[in-house]
Amino acid sequence: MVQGAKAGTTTRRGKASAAPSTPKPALARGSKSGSNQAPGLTDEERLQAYRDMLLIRRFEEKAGQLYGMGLIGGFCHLYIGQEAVVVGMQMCLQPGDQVITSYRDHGHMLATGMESRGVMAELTGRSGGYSKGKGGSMHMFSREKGFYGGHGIVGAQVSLGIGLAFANMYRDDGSVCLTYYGDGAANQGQVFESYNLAALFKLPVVFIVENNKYGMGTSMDRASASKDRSKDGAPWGIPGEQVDGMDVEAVKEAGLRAVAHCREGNGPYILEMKTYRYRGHSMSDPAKYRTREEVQKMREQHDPIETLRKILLTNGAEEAEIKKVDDEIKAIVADAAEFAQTSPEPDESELWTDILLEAR
Ligand SMILES: Cc1ncc(C[n+]2csc(CCOP(=O)(O)OP(=O)(O)O)c2C)c(N)n1
Ligand SMILES: [Mg+2]
Repeated sequence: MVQGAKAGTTTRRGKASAAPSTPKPALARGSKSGSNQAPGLTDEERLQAYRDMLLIRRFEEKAGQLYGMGLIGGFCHLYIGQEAVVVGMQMCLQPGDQVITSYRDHGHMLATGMESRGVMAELTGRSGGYSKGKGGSMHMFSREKGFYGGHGIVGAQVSLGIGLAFANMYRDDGSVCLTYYGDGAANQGQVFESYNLAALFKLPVVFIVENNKYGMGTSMDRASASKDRSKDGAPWGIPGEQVDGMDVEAVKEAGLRAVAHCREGNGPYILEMKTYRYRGHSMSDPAKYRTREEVQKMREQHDPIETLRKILLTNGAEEAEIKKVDDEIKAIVADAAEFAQTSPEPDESELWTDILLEAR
């Protein structure tokens, strides 16, 4: 399981952050240290990153199979191809940081350390799932792991993400919120409203555009006048950078810069992750918007897991060591799939629970 949060790396120093020209937030913000983690990956971290990406890959392949067998209902959006993004970013986080994303969320949940069993059983609608089988693919949460969903309305999670960042500022606890969304979502109005508020209040939020080149059925080239998403925050003075999202090491390096910027009280940061999804948008996708050759080329030449495996071997890792990881992951996913098929369906009485949460 991913252990992105590194214990003992947090130091705090109070730092007032509101610029004179901006309305003063309710509380001036303190901040955790920028980061004292090293950029790049050690051999040990590489193996961990390989393991974490492989878990997501194998989990998603299994989810695809269960869907094909009719065991998963509704929508199911696989993350295959994009694994380096969440795994690299998670390595930059500390306890208390938050993650929020769209419906393409299984990888994000696993990266935060949520259990494979609970995620898979939610996909199959079983009581052992994170939402007791009543939420499905797009509705899972774990406050313990800092995961805040899973949102089906394109772009809506971006406004919620700045809400989480506002809470961080208000609580003055130095935490950062990673807010993920797609290249298609990046055209939504509320994303730009969120940029404005985040910059105005200097909110500790990293906006992460997962640019996999396509929305539901159209390429970004055809749908967006903005061609460089890292510059979308320029009118509000939000810095940004483009990152090779197929390279976990590059993701971590950029992620550390972005997270440090936020922790130091400098406000939001945009990372445009250049990534690619191998499967269709959801499980029913005629994929008329791209060629098979394009997908094949990405798989063969830019696969984040295969690339890292080669680096591991070049750096002296033994084939047997890697095989051991492969076997471990296989077992974890087989166990999750077994659990997801044997866990009972929710009892009828559950129809009337978890409907309303009384605010205190
Ligand atoms: C407000 C809204 N409009 C349209 C849809 C239908 N829809 C679901 S996903 C999607 C495409 C989003 O593409 P992108 O943001 O690039 O994310 P990706 O699926 O590539 O990860 C659309 C149009 C929706 N769910 N919500
Ligand atoms: Mg997209």
